[in-house]
Amino acid sequence: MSATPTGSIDIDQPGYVTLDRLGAASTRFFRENGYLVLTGAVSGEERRTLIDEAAAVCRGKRGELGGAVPMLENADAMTDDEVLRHFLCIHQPHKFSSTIRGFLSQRGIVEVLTRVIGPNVKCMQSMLFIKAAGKPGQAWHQDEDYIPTRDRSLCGAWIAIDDAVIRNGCLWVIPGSHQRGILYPQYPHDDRRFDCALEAYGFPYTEKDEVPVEVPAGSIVFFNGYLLHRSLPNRSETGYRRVLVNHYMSAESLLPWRHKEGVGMARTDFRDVVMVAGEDPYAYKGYEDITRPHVRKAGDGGCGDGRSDLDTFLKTATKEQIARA
Ligand SMILES: O=C(O)CCC(=O)C(=O)O
Repeated sequence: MSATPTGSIDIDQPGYVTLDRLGAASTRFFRENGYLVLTGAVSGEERRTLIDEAAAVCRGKRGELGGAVPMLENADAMTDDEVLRHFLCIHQPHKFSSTIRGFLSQRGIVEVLTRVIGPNVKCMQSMLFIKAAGKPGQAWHQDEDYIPTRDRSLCGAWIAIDDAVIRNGCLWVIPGSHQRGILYPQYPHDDRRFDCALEAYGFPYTEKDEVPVEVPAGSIVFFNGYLLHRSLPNRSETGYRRVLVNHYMSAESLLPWRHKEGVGMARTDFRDVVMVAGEDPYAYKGYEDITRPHVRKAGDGGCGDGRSDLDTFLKTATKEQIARA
């Protein structure tokens, strides 16, 4: 057990390991269950750096934020708390924050990824979740639905800046759900517990199969891109459940993430990537600067297009699809 500001968390359970005890058993746990928790991986000082950087990013001090939520015009007159509560999640902060870019190759992350992915690893995405008290979670999904690798190597590294427990909206996973390598269908849910991202349905598991991944601040949760996972709302009275989550894959795989004019799907390769370990066999192609930092829609004021997607789904789906959803 670990006593933390938000209660006690069982860090002596299977799948939880410290850097000095990482070994074949950890890799085996990850392969079988689709996730692994590295505890004590990020120091208090590193977390404070991330907390300050999150505030600077939200204040617009690192540059323009595009996306669904307008930037704050009077952030200088607001407290950190007022500024942070404005955002649920910022995508690609590493594109304008050298501090966050530094965390892409954090020691514990590289140690685990080179065991579970292989020696050559690249990163294509970062996301900074602020998730203040009262903010929604994200419905069931599989990350490969969004970021398609060609060798199923996608892996998230979810750095807990604060304790993450059931009450403030930790991750929930369905252990082993990655193994069959199936991508389940998704639909635009209308469930206000979750943000506007689509929800997976039609999988052969129930809520009895899910487990909460409660972790003390400074832990990193690694999870496979086919693993079904979700998070529930932050039901605390105050505070945040801040997380920096980065996504990685083997450098050997092409990444058909964005369509490119004139390039067939088989050759499509998203090159806005950062190498974090080993060698890039496609370095001869060079690197590109494609994505910009942007804010994800939280759904506080409704999901706009997401709701019309729901209407379209209801109009076009078969009765069986609707029943399964
Ligand atoms: O942290 C969360 O609330 C959701 C994160 C997640 O599902 C992901 O990174 O894929």
